[in-house]
Parts: sequence; C-alpha cells; structure tokens
Amino acid sequence: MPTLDLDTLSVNTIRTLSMDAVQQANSGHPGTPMAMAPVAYALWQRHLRFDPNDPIWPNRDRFVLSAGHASMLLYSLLHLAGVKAVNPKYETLGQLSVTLDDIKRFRQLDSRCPGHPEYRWTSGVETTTGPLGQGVATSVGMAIAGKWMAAHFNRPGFEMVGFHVYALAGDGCLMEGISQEAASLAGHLKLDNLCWIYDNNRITIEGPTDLAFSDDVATRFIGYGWNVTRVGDANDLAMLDRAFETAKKTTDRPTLIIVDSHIGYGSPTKQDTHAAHGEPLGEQEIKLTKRFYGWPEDAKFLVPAGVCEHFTAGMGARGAKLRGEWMALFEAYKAKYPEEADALFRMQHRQLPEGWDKGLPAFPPDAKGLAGRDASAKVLNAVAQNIPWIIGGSADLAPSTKTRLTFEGAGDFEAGSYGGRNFHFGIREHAMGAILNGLSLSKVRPYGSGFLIFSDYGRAPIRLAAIMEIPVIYVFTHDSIGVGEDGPTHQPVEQLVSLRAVPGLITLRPADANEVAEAWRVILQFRHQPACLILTRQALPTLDRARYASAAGVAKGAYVLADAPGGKPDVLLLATGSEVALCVAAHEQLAQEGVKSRVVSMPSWELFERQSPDYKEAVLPTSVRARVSVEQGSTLGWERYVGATGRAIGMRTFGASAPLKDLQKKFGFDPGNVVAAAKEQLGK
Ligand SMILES: Cc1ncc(C[n+]2csc(CCOP(=O)(O)OP(=O)(O)O)c2C)c(N)n1
Ligand SMILES: [Mg+2]
Repeated sequence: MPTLDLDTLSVNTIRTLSMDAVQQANSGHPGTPMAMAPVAYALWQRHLRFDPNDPIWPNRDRFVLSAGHASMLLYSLLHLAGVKAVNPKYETLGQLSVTLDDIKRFRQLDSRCPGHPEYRWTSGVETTTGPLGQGVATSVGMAIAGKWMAAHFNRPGFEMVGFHVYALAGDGCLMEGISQEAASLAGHLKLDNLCWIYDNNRITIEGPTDLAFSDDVATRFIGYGWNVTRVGDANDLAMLDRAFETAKKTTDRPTLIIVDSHIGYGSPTKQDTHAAHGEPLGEQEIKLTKRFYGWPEDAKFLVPAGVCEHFTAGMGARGAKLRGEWMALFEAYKAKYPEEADALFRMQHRQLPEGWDKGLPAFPPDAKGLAGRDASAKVLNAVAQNIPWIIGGSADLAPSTKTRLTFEGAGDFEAGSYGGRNFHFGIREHAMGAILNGLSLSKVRPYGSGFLIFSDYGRAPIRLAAIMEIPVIYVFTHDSIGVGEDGPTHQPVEQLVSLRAVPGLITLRPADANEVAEAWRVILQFRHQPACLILTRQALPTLDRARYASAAGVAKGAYVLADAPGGKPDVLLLATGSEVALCVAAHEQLAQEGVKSRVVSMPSWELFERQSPDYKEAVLPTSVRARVSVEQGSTLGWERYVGATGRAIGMRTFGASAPLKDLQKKFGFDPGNVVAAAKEQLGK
C-alpha cells in the first residue's frame, strides 16, 4: 500500500481510477482528470458545501463539469465521496450513485458512468457538457437562480438560499462563443456566487492551442467585469485553497480562476500532448505513470483504505453539518413563513401551487381576433401571478414576443435587484438557452422567448433540455412567412419541423387565442419535458367554440375541430396555427358545395403521437384517404399524416419580402387553394 499523505493518496486515487476506467473502456479522456484531480479535490474536500447523503439539498453548492469529456474525474469524485442515488421522485436512496462496478463499466450500456452524463442519469451530476461551452453557460443560469431565490425566499435570520456555483472549463469551453455571451452577462449581473475554473493546459484535440487561440483570457474576463486570479500549478493545493477563498470572499463580481496545468500529468510520454486528451494511455504507459505517482503498478481500480473515509471526514462531515443546520432552519422557516416554505418545497418537487390556473383567460369569438403572441401575453400574465416562481424574458425581443410580465411587482432582474421576474438576456440566444437550462436545473420555472427563426442560434441548449428532461419553456413568435416584409431571413421555414425532430421536445402551434390558453395549460403541467410554444405575429380569428369543438382538445395534440354531418367526412383538412382558420373557411365553402370535409387542428404532433390508437383512428380515420395538410412551414414530415397520396400545402422554398396578403397569395395559403386541393383529392 502506498505511503502517501491522505491528500496525495486521494488525488492519485482519482487519477488512477480515471486512467483505469478509460483503459478498460478503451475509450474516453484520461488526461484532464489526471491534471485536474487536485483542483477538483481541493474544491470538493475543502470548500464545496455538498452533503453526499442528500445530493439534492436545495442550498448545496453546485459543481458543473463543463469540460464534460473529463467525466471520469466527476465519477471518481462521486464514488469516493460516497454520493447517494436519488430516484425520479426526488427521494434519496441508500445506495451509491456511482459504484466501483459502474466505474469499471465506464461508457458501457446502462452504466451510471456514460461518456457524458449531462443531468438526470447519474445522481450528483448537476450537469456536464457534451457540446463544449454549455456547462459554463448553464452555470450562469444556476447562479442567477441562486440570486433570484435568495431575493425571493430569504428573510432576516433565514438565509434559505445562498449557494455558490463552480464550473470547470477547458480551452474548448472558453473558445466557444456561448461562454463569451454567458460571461458577458454574468459580469453585467455581478454574479458573485459564480466561479469558473479555467484549465489552462493549452492543449485541445488537434494539438497546442496556439494553432487557433491566442486570446489573453485574463484581460478578456477583466473586461467582462470579472475578478480574475491565477494558480500557476494545478498541483499546489495551498494555492488552490487561496484562490477558492478569494472567490468566496469576492462580493461584487464573478471570479475566474486560471489554473495552469499539465494534461496527462505524470505520464512519461504523453503529458502536455494532445495524445493524453482522448484516448487510453496504454497498459505500459499506465504502469509508468503509476510508478511516478508512487502507486502499485499492477493494481487496477484501487481505492486504498482510508480514502473514502477521508472524504467522509472532510466534505461529508462539512456537508452533513450544513445540511442539518439548514433543515433545522427550514423547520423554523416553515412555522414563520408557511407560504414561502410551501413554495420552496413545491418548486423543488416541480409541483404547481394550488389554483395555479385560476383566472386563465377565455376568449370570446372574434372574427378579427388577436395575434398568438398577444393572447399568450394575457395568459402568461395571468398564470405568472398564480405561480410566483415563473421567471423569464427574452433575447432583447420582449416588446415583439410580448413575454413581459406587466403586473405590479413583477420587476426586472438586474444586478442589485435580484428579485425581479423579467429577465433581459441581451442579444444572446445561445447563452439564453443554456441559462434557461441552469434555471430549470435549479428548479425555478423559466421561459425564454425570441423569434422562431432565431431558435437556430439556440438549438444546442434546446436539445440538451430534451436530453436532460427538464421543463424549460420557449415562446417563439413570428412563426412563419406571416412575418411579411422582413423577408426570408426572418421567415422560418424549416425551424418547426426541425424542432419536431428533437426527441422528447414538445412543440405546440396553437390556432387561436383559446388554443393558446390551452397550450399554456398543457405546458405548465410538464415536469420533465421542454416545450416550444410557436406563436404568430399577426392576428388570428378567435373561433366560435359553440359552433366548433372546444379548445381543450389541444391537450391531445390534435382534435376534430369542425366536422362533416354525422362525423362522416370524405376529405380531411389538417392544419396547425394560423392555417387552421384557413381550413375552417375552406371547410365552410366545401360544405356549401356539398363536399363533406373535416378540419383537424393539430397543434402538437408529439402529444398526438402519445394518444391511444383508438383516439388517433377516431381523429384520422384510416378509411379517409383524401387528405390535405396546410402549414406555413416546410412540408417535410406531413406525409406521415396525409399519406403517400395526400397533398401537403406548405413551403418548399424560402419566403419573400412583401406584405402578408401578397405572400399568402403567392405561396397558396388561401381558402380557394385549399378547396381546390380537397376537390382534387376527391377526384372532382
Ligand atoms: C461544441 C463542441 N465542439 C467540439 C467538440 C469535440 N471536442 C471534445 S473535447 C474537444 C477539445 C477540448 O479541448 P479542451 O477544452 O482544451 O479540453 P482538454 O483536452 O484540455 O481537456 C473537442 C474539440 C465538443 N465536444 N463540443
Ligand atoms: Mg485544453
């Protein structure tokens, strides 16, 4: 057994577990766990306020591994610290989140140690990064959530929320634009509860960073308004300690700790080279490296006696004490501030308050109608008053997306006024998405808005919200060529179908104001799904629900809105959003001509696909093969519903810059064209 002091022994256990796991998997990234082991160790063992027995304790410090490829670093820590598993009901289980067996099965099917865990699959993982830069940007959302929750819940003598957020980033994270957007906003907001650790190893996949990167990172961050400090040697635990102390003591800005490190530290031929980044070291190299560490050369997956106990005595004892004090304080808080305590509890469990949907507006029939975005503004402002932890904003487009909370006391979230509920993400769609993820991971209920076309700028975090199964809400307006004069750069064509292609993401494109209200009702009840509400800029007639079916059908994703006599149609007209009213007009015209049609409003393909076969058959009877779909977007995918012989009216090119009326005519979105297509389907 090695005769090393407990600090070194622990650090080297992290290193060797990581090397062994990558070697056994014959895949993975050993170099950065080897280099960053002392950094993570110093943070976890001496600073992080985290109780391994309750990894979801609300006031825990967060550690985000933004250099997510170094996931073995985190798995080693979770194992050695004895972090416990939590089930989907947020109940803490007795067993370890990551067992030694999981580590031995790194990157294998069903192991708790996949290549990149993100959030959800492995307890104790706050979030990591597959796509570089996401983690650090998400950490900004977590820090914002900490500030908002502190402003919302803390009372004199009751500091219920006051956690710090630490994120470990590599060169890749800092090169990505998203980290620069997020750092800029974090500096602006003076998020002093945020600390990024930059692994300055000057190596990426292709080789040394000077191939493509010569930023002065320190100066850049000083320019963003950050506090910047440096640790010249990643192995210097005392220096690391001092840096973390500085970060904790800094009260008016976020902190960046630049740590100079050696990727693959200790590996005789691979240290400081890109060969240590993304492939196993090799058996022989591992032996030599272990010899350098003073480790038994042939031991594999060795956890020396005393290491786990050392973590338990350090981070474990500190975390248990802090959590215990917090729990006691929460009992007193519950007695003194029962409403706030109830809210805090519900948030943590992703529950809604009683009466959350009271005052949800109902809209009377109106031929002139109102825009989807305007209806949404009314609905959002009603429910946000019932659900105090709905917070959000826009990437500088709130006056257009109509997502501002306008009721008294809603306020703006800014440096120094952290209780506001209206966020200004600035023109930073990509960072906005990651920040929304961070907010959601911290259990507030966030929404973000923008033009549908700019969803492209934030696709990666949208996709991650779906992977992580977190209920982020997007409000995307200006949803089609209906945007008009702004022209093709602003007119989404392929965006809706591409969002529909994201597994687990729910899209809803409501047809009128009442469908907007129902869409919000559906979305707010999601606990594990992100949703995109897709809304028009232009007014839509509010349908007469006494004459047509109730908008409650939205919950099923698609429903029969207007039908042929006796429910026996000869042709189906399928549409979403602004094209539903068009189909209703065509339906009326067809009825006058004696053609029996059915209009199906299909706001959400994803929700419809979840319905029973019977329901689906009742809405779209197999026997009716004459079918027309109408949607102001790419026709891709509509063949699923209209079949090989049906007709999809939609966009096959980009749009054009012109008044809406002219565009509708040019691209065939008028009742006459729908009527003609229906008749053609019937061979008339
Ligand atoms: C957005 C994105 N682009 C590319 C990759 C592929 N990739 C994974 S790690 C890596 C290099 C990262 O270098 P660095 O952050 O310095 O990590 P180190 O090798 O130093 O650990 C790249 C390009 C990725 N994961 N995400
Ligand atoms: Mg690097």
